This record gives sequence, structure tokens and C-alpha cells, in this order.
Amino acid sequence: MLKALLFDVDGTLADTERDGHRPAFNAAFREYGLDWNWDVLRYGQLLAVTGGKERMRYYVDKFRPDYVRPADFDALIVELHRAKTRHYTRMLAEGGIPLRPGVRRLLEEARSAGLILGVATTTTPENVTALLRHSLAEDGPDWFAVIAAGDIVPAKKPAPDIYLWAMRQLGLRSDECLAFEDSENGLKASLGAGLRTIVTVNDYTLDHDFTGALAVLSDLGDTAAPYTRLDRPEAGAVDLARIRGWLVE
Ligand code: XBP
Ligand code: MG
Repeated sequence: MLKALLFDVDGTLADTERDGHRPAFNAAFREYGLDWNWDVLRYGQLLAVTGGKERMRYYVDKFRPDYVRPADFDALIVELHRAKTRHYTRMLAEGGIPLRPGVRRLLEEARSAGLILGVATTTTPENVTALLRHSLAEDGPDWFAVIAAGDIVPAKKPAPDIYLWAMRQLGLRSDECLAFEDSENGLKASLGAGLRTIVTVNDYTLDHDFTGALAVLSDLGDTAAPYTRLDRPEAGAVDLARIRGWLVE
């Protein structure tokens, strides 16, 4: 029986990567006088690595052989990441980033139906809270029984740990939950945790391998703007009835 819906955040609840995290990283780099600048294309390559601190290290390793690391490089990464979180949460508070199509509708339906909602993400807890508060509702964070985020598990997605942690907190088994993801790394994590998973793609993840997903969709869709299903011809709006149908196919 379906008891809980577990959501990835970045790219799934909202398109936060290109116009949220990316400019926030760049603002932090400028603040620290670094000549690092991540354009849209480069950021797409950097998304191969989840986690902001891990992503900055990967950038230096892979793309900046010219950069001479200071002795306190580890501390610098932590500071940069803190600055980036500050810029990101400020940007959310100032303008917000809208939720993706159908997200609010499905969250509201699930809540009224008594399903448990949860978050399982690689991003920092403050970022999740800020997004839910500014883009969903003032009490948005309280809609979720568990917010599993950031460094709470050392091994980030594609490792399944963050999903396993969230399910342990909820006291639920994987067959009682359903995951929502937007990327190959995210899908690996959810499948690795034994979760059936609905994928909604975005510009950065369109060409990812989504083998094993329950359904691969353009987005969750709304009646006025239906989703298209990428793994077979189908359109509509994802609601609980449709999800339950997919689960027994
Ligand atoms: C997204 C990520 C994160 C964000 C940046 O993960 O990989 O690293 O890009 O956030 P998910 P932080 O899709 O699982 O939410 O800088 O806070 O890590
Ligand atoms: Mg994601």
C-alpha cells in the first residue's frame, strides 16, 4: 500500500539549478575574489557531481589545473559553500523560483488524502526550507514529515543512503513509498533504495539514462498543460489515481 511520497528537490520540485544554485555559486566566487565563473554549459557538466562542496572540488580538479590551492583549501571550500547558501536563500526570498508544473497540485492532493510527504535531497537543509517557505507556503516545510538533506549522510546521491535514511525516520519500507526524481544520479539513488520512481526531466537531464523508472515524464502536468510521457505515448496530469494505476500495471 502506498503510504508516502518522497521528493527530490533540485530539478524536481523546482528548476533551481540553472537560475538558482549556479548564480549563487558565482556570487560566492566573486565575493571571495576568485575568477571562477560557471556558465550554463559548464554547470551542466559539473552537475555530474552532487553536493555543492563536492562540485567545487571537482571543478578545481578537472577544469582548473592552473589554480594553486591555499594550505587551508578545505576551510575555503566550506566558507565558499556557506556564502553560496547565503546568496541562494536570499535569492529565493527576493524573487522565489516557481514550483514545477503540477507539483503544488499533487502535494495538496496527497496531503488531503493523508499520504506522508518527505524530501530526500543532496542540497543543504536551509535551501530546502527556503524553497518550501517562499515557493510553496509559509508553513511549507511543515507539510513534510521528514526533510532528509545535505551532509546528514556522508555518501550523497547516486548512493541510496539519503533515501534509506528518510525511510528509517518514517519507519516505512520501500514498497510503501514512491520517489520523484529528475536526474540519473537521483534515480540511481532511489532505485538503489528499492523505490519505485517517477522521473520528471528538465533541460539538464533530458538525455540521461532513466532505465528502471516507473514513468518518465516532461513534468507532472496540469489539466490546462498536460505532461507528455517520454517512455510511451501518453499525456495528462499526474494525480494519485494515475499513480496507483501505474503501480499495479
Ligand atoms: C542537487 C545537488 C545539489 C545542488 C546544490 O541535488 O546536487 O548539490 O546542486 O546544493 P538534488 P548544495 O537534486 O538531490 O536535490 O550547494 O547545497 O549542495
Ligand atoms: Mg535533482
